[in-house]
This record gives sequence, C-alpha cells and structure tokens, in this order.
Amino acid sequence: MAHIRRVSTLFDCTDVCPEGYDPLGSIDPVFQTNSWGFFENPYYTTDSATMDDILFQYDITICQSQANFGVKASRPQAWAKNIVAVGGVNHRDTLTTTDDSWLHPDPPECVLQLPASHGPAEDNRIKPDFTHFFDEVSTTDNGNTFTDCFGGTSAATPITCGYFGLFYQMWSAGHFGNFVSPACDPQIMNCVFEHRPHMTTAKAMMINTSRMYVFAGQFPPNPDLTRDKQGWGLADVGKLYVHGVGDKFKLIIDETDLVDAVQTAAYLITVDAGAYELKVTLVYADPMGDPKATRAFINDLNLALRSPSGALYWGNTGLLDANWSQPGGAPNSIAVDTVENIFVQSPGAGQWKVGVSTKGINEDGHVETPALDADFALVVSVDFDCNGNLSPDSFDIAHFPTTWPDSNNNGVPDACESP
Ligand SMILES: [Ca+2]
Ligand SMILES: [Ca+2]
Ligand SMILES: [Ca+2]
Ligand SMILES: [Ca+2]
Repeated sequence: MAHIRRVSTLFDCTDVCPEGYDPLGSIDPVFQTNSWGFFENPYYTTDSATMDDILFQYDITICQSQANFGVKASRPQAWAKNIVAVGGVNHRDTLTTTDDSWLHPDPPECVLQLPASHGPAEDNRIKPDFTHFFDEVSTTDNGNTFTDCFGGTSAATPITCGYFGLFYQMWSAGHFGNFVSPACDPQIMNCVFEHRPHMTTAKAMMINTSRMYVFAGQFPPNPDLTRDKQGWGLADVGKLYVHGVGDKFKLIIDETDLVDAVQTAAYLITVDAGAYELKVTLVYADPMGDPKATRAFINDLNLALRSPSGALYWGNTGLLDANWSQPGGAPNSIAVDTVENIFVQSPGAGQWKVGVSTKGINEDGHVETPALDADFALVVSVDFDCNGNLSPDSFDIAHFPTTWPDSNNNGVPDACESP
C-alpha cells in the first residue's frame, strides 16, 4: 500500500506522479516507463531526490532512460536510487550477443551520433541498472507507420520495462511459488495489481536472472561494456521463467523482514554438489537523498555471504571487474549502492549463510512501524550447468529450446535427466 510520508517541496506529486497512477484504483499500474526526463547532468539533483521520494511513497516500478550523450550526462531521474535506470548497447543487427558493443563500431545507419550515457553516479553508485538495445530497433512510428530505425535509451528503456511487465504477470500467476489469492477473479479485478510484489522485489528478481555481458575489467584500454555501461546487463525473462518452473529460487524476501542497528537478518541456503552458480541480490528502497550531500544514500544496508568453509563475501565486491564475486574486501560502504549482488561461480555443496545488516538507521525505511528500521528485497537462486557449456541450465533451456529441450518442464534439459 502506498505509504504517504511527505511530498517534495520542489514539486507537488501531482506534477510528476507516475502517469496513470490513480488513487481510486481504476487503473492501478504496476510499472511506468519514461524515455523522457529533465536536463541531463552527472549529479544527484533535486529532481533525482523527488523521483526517489515518489518511488519510496508509491512503490511502483519506474524505468528511466539514461540518455544518449556517451558520457555521464544523464537524466537526473536516472540517478535516483529507487528507479530502474536503463543504458544502451548496440546489437549491431545480429542475433549473437558476442559482437554487441556499447561503442559505435558500425557506419552510422540507424546509430545515434553518440553512445548511451553511462554511470557511475557521482557517489560511485553503479548505474545504469540494466542495458538494452540502442540501435536498429523495429517498432511502430508516428501515425499508422513502421520504422526499423528507432534507437537510443528511449528504445532500451521501454524494452526493459516491458520485460518487467512480463515478470509481474508471472508473479501474479504464482509462478515463483509466491502466494497469490485464489479469490482474485481476473474478470472483475486487476489481479496483477492486487498480487504485485514490492518494486524492490521486482527489481531484485530481474537483476538476479539478468544476462550479463562478459567484459575485460574496469580499467582502460577496455572501456566497452564495463559495469558502468551495462549495469547488470540485459533483462532475461526466459531465464527468469525457467527459474520459476525449475524451482531455482531458494529464497524470495518481499520486504517482510526488518533490520536495524542491532537486528540482522540471516538465512541458510543449502547448495547441492555440482552447482554452477549461486546468485544473491539485495535491493532496498531508500528515502530521498539530499542533493547537497556528497552521497545520495540515507540508510546503508549491507549484504554478506559466508561459504560452508568460512569464506566471506560482501555485496558487489569484485563485480566492477567481472561477473563473478570475489571473497574478502569490505562492506559496500564506499559507494553505498541500494542494489548489492554476490554471484558465486561453482559455489560448492553445503550450507551457505546470507546476511543483511546495517550499522544504523538514519531515517525510517519501513514506515509501517514507528521504530527506526528498514525492510528490503532479497532474492537467492541456484542453477546448474549440466552440459558443461559454461551457461546455466535455465539459460540453455530458455534460449536454445531445440538443442536443449526440457520436456518434463523441471528446469533440467532432457539430455541431463537421469535415465
Ligand atoms: Ca549482436
Ligand atoms: Ca519503521
Ligand atoms: Ca549449460
Ligand atoms: Ca527436464
């Protein structure tokens, strides 16, 4: 439920509220996509803070285009902590993703003058959150016409948010083992809205199952597809769907647990022998930041993971350099991202312990209770790579269903089922 906390002094919410948001409940959207925004700059401005306030209060997914300037100049809304910011990548009109590039390696047919704007935010938070196609996008055009030359983050953003829409439909069908009310009648009610999870959970589910581009470290001379260009990659609802049928989500916390200065949330995850990947995603909604502050965060929640042998991982450690986490390091307290991931390759069998903690709450992140505390979305998934091609079973089934069919619909390719 929308928890009204305050309205920005700069803009009354009626100016900039999610389009279509209707407190009377006749429309009840679960997401909005914005390929527009205010003047591009590299800073967390009052517009960024206003958007954070809107999202904190109304708890709706909003996707925001980063912009098309090839530098950090971006829509201020894209720097908001609680938004889904979308950058751009050129697919180069080929099906394979191995030639995809943030840079512009092609002649300028259907390619904008500059590449997509990128992150990180001024306080080093990872942005954008996702990327998607920037060039040669086929779509409807003004009037009753068609174009095969649409592009920019104005294309990447609605593509990404459309995938969020599919996620919400899957959730409403109880696809992830989540509870949905059998009393909801789609003939008379908007069950997708009635059943919707928190926006943080939607973002966490999509990031946890995204398709990330391999990249060559964060430092020059390899600037292409770094984390600050691709974010957490391409939304992949194919993998997301198979994760649901294969019961590969081991934990989904939809803002039901709380942390504060003394209380930590901890969960045991059993990983079977031979697993290919263990992926842990934390997303929390943070109250609007202060544009004058050097960092946008208000509360600092930290994600940790302890292996059965005692190795300790912290959120986002190692993920600026590659798509797999590294143990060691320190809590994510320099950049203070509100999205923290730990992705472990070949995690090893046993009990893994996931922890969410904070050293203190600066402003109430869970306004349903008077105490100073914070809630969060937490998603944990485990997948295998039974055919040894360095891609998880869910991905193979979703993207190569002819080669890797899954006839009994259990998330394991036929070729790997025990006889
Ligand atoms: Ca391609
Ligand atoms: Ca509270
Ligand atoms: Ca595989
Ligand atoms: Ca199967």
